[in-house]
Amino acid sequence: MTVTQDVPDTTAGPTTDVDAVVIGAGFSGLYMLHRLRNQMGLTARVFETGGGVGGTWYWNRYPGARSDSDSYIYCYSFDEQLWQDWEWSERYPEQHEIRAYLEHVAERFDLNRDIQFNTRVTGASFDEVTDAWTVTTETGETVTARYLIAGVGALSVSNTPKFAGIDSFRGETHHTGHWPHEGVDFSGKRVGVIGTGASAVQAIPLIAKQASDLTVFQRTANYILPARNGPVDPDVKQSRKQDYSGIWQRVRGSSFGFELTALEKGALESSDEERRRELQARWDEGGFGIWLGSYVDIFFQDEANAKVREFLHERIREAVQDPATAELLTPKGYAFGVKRVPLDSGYFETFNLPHVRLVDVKSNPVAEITPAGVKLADGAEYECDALVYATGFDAMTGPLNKIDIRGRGGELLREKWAEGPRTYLGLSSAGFPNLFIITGPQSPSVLSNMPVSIEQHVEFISRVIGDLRERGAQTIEPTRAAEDAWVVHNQELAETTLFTKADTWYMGANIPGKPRVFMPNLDFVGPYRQRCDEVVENGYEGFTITGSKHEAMA
Ligand code: N01
Repeated sequence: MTVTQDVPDTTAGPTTDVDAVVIGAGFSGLYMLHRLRNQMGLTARVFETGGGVGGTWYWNRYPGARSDSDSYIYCYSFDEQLWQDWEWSERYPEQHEIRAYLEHVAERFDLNRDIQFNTRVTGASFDEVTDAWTVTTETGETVTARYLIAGVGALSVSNTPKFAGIDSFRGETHHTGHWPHEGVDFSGKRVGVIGTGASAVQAIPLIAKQASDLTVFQRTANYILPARNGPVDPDVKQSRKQDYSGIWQRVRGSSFGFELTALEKGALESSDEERRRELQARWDEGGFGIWLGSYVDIFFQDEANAKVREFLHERIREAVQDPATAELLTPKGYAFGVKRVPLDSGYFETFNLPHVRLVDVKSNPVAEITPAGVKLADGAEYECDALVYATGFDAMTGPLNKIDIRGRGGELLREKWAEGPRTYLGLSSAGFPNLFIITGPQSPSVLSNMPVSIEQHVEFISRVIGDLRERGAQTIEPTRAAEDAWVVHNQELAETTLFTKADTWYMGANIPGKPRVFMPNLDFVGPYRQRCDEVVENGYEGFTITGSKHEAMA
């Protein structure tokens, strides 16, 4: 760490409107506010675009929207009583239940009074004279703060492809990431769904129940695992309630933020029979077991990966009656697990229904949206009364790049990131003092159970801010050298895996013109947490702190 004292210490002075501005009132923003205000005694203002708390869960209200993480760990752990008191109704929490939970958290910790809803942050700029951020909202309101904390989520800027004629469609149009709050009734309607990612996989079986006719436009078939949702056995619930410390200790030290442990043997070291037994057990159990809790070599060796793919291909052929449709639903050309694996409840079986058809838009892409529906490159036209874009998000960098964030010398973050994100620890970026990013690119983030990574970042940021104030210091930011090394480290880690070989949103490949860079960090949740702690314990290795009154502490 470098400490400089060229800036007057005004930490205690009335230089800013609030100590911290937090952007977003999802899992990240709520906990951040609780820490800053209720536990550290700081002043904070949260700006939230939505009309209520929830972040991604405020907007993603499409049919079937629920977390793919088990309820008992898709929540906060920071307050044991909160965790003990809250009862989830099913194995995976549904959107409305997650929203109810977050509303409960906001009330329980009296958070709403410092959250300004229906307010989009459009800009933030760092003033090098006062060492303060000025945050600007859509309405032109400005607020100054010492610390700026982005809890903007990794998947909050929706992506709608720029199809020719898109505005000409006569029927109703919806995006899964911006679903109407009053819901949508598809009864008796001819519906087209474009996209077959995790959102579509959850929505399609339910839309099919209402629609009179459903056409699914698929560009890339997905490897999909069964969710096996339902009520949790009361005995299991009870034993979990008695194991609060054990569960969270395991989860925090794990690879992906779940209670999943990889097998010691690789897929290639196991006999066919052994492998089938292990995979079948995880298939029957449901959830991410085959993906994040089976053979580690599947992420590194295509041959090992192929063994799991074989098993999954068989499951598709079993579930889908029409061989041509089964073939189309069978993923090809990329490894299992390098694209986010959706969990399903009856997805494949939906294609056995007489009013549901699957259309391949890889070989025959969407050419235009017409007033009547979707026209493909070969001229075939599918008439629809409603179109659903399940076409995903400008992930990870999108939400930050949407805001004009200017650091030292007026440098614009999105310009700095033009060739891909540049961070230190996925938490901070050189030249942007006192900016903290919760679950940003180059941290485990979307490759983990999000609340676990969110809590780790919020606690890390709180610790840093607490230390800064203790030292009477003004700013903290990473050195360019530490950042460069982190960027290289992330790329090198990713290059050892099969993740970089596929066109996925992890790689920015879903957005035309976006740089092809693998965005999440692959150190894994436990080791990454340890690395962050070591950085602090080693005197903020890789950071520069200015204005410290206590240089000796460095
Ligand atoms: O978005 P996606 P999503 N023409 O990007 C297709 C999280 N999530 O909203 O694969 C035709 O996965 C695109 O095709 P391709 C989760 O992390 C979490 O479903 O790019 N098709 C793809 O099929 C998830 O990964 C939960 O070839 C086009 C689809 O649209 C992330 O959100 C639940 C196209 C987009 O799929 C995003 O999921 C749901 C075009 N021009 C989601 N452009 C939880 O469990 C795109 N597509 C918490």
